[in-house]
Amino acid sequence: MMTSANPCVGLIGLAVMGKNLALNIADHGFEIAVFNRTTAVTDEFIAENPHTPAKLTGCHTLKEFVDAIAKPRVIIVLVKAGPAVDSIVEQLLAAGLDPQDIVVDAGNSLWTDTIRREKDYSGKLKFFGSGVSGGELGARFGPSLMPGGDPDSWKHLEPIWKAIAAKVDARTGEPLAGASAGKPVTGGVPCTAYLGPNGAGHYVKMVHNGIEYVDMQLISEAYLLLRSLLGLRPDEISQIFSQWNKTELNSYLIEITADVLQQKDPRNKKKFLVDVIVDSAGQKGTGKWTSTNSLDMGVPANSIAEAVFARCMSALKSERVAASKKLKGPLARKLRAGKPIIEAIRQALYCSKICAYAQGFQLMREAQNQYHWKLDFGTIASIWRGGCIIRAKFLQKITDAYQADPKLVNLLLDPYFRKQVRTGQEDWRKVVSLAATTGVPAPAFMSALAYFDSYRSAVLPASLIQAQRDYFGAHTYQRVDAPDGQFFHVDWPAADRPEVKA
Ligand code: NBP
Repeated sequence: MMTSANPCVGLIGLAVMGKNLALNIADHGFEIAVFNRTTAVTDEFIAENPHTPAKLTGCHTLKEFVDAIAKPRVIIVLVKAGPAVDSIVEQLLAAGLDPQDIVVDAGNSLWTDTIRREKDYSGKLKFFGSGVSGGELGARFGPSLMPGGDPDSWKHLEPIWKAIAAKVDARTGEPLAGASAGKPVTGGVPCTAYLGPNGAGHYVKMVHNGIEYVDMQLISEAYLLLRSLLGLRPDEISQIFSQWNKTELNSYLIEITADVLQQKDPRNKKKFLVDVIVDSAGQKGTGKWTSTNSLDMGVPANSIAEAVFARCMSALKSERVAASKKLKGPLARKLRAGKPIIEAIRQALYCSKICAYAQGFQLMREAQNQYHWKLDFGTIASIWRGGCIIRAKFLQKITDAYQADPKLVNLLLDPYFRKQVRTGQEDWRKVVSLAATTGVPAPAFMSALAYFDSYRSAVLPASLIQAQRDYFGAHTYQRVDAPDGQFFHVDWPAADRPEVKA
């Protein structure tokens, strides 16, 4: 029998994210019913958390779970992305969900799946998608939440999402101590906002992850350059990252990198942990989705793709070890670890990072045309200021840029970012040259610089590509001195053949 005291919200999936999000929700006074496929996990969770500010109700069956929640039900699903989501929704329908009930898929689902699911379940329930970023601590004490779906459903979800999201200072935009201090935050501006219909939230979360891949790759390349070129130890590099964290580079990823690099191997205190971890990075797919989507839409997001390929290359460990014995590069050359070269690497990192974000926002700009969304880029940057993995001081600058000009064509054209790249450009080029001449791999630094140079080039060698295509495949070309849309062809190979209008 349902009473007014029934929980207003339910959550399915009590792994890392679900457990922590459920506790976060309860901390903010929302009674919550929880369910996990393996019931022992539910029992353990309830037993471990007997005194939450609002009651947790553990359910063993989905029927019990559905009956326990007040209508219209808001049910958050945090299970492994993919078929498990469809399976859960089908089971929820069988357990008696109403058409007014809202199912929020808060996992890392592919945005096209969210679009499909919203259509498939229309009339049976309201399917809503929301990206969640911040990992375990974020879920527990304040994640960045990227909701997308039916606006009426958002009205029901909004109070919960705004309560549990990370918060930033209204004046400075800086994260309020929460996730990092291990306690819930009240007050401040919540890092969540309605982003648009159907798959908009999951799309924005995917791009967030794509940017996260480059951010991590760029930081790792800076580390390798400091290590290989300057011969610095991990703890010395940790200090440099701590210093950098006080500059424009201030971010969660720089902060944790400084921590990681001073960690000793728990088995042998004479070694650094980073030196005993196998240099082969894993991936779960969101970087690949972002890159595939950039290719599908024809948007150059080369640094994001480069970061994914860098992980693929890292995974070829045994091949690389064998190749290292046969493929020789320049002789190792150590430079003096003075301030100028360290500052040059910092500038290269910052300029490359700006290009990576420019690419991510270009992707979202194109996607909104394709999917008929109206994404507010200033708002997107603002909800990434706290709670998520890419949270960083400079996101405020991105918000400022889009607030000043909502139609900004590319982040690189904003006056602030233009100035930053102008200031750092010489150092950026110096570092990329050094990487090339000394043979230190820095693919993301290089690709970001190539993006910048290509984007700022009024003329590219694509004219030659068009001529080649016309030569072997009669693919035609346009002329610089003819109206756009007129196509021409030469009957190659004779150099003096006349041109014909195609
Ligand atoms: P996982 O992605 O590892 O999934 C484990 C959960 O899914 C368990 O509760 C498991 O139940 C349940 N599950 C599976 Br697997 N198949 C199921 C099925 N067919 N029916 C019902 N339940 C099923 O958990 P997670 O790491 O907490 O992540 C949850 C979601 O959040 C994922 O989409 C993930 O990509 C996303 N995400 C994760 C993070 C992170 O840092 N981990 C960050 C941001 C987003 P069981 O206990 O019975 O096996």
